[in-house]
Amino acid sequence: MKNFLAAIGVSFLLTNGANAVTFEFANGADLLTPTWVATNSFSKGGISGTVTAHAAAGSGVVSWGGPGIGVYTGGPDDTRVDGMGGDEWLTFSFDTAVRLISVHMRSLGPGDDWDVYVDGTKIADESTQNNFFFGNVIATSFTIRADDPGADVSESDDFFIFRMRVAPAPVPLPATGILLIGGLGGLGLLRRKKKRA
Ligand SMILES: [Ca+2]
Ligand SMILES: [Ca+2]
Ligand SMILES: [Ca+2]
Repeated sequence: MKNFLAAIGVSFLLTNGANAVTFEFANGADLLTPTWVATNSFSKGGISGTVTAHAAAGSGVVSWGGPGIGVYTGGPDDTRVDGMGGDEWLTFSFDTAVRLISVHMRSLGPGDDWDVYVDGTKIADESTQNNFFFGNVIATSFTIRADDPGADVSESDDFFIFRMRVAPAPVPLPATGILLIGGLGGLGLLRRKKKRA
């Protein structure tokens, strides 16, 4: 019975206690490759994955500095994620499904906003919410995109991403319940076998 109670405790931990992990990107803090590369990676608190730079105008690298990470396509390009000369975006992909909590942008000015995609589907257009909260959706990737230079170039999107918060995806309750029931049945079988022996 003690084991059974312990099992219940563990299942509650798995379903409710999955701790959020905060990734910090100022100066590339939580990036594993210490240079500007097209795809960088991260691993912390049991959550790992990659962040990849994209640019409509061609290829880019994940740039980083004091404020956070951006996209750099070379030459005079701003090192932030920006919409000048074509959209730029950063895609975060996780090795296993996670609960998306929030992402925080920096170096904001007039007209700065972002399009947000979760697993390839756009969930927000021209959002200025910062932190941007994902609503605890379970997913394996998200994208933050800059666009729309508009008539006034000084008001084009340009920002760094400097923090994200995610958590391990919760274990579905039905599956946990089946495991518990299976465990109980197993205990019963063991007892019966012992009695026969
Ligand atoms: Ca840029
Ligand atoms: Ca847009
Ligand atoms: Ca925009």
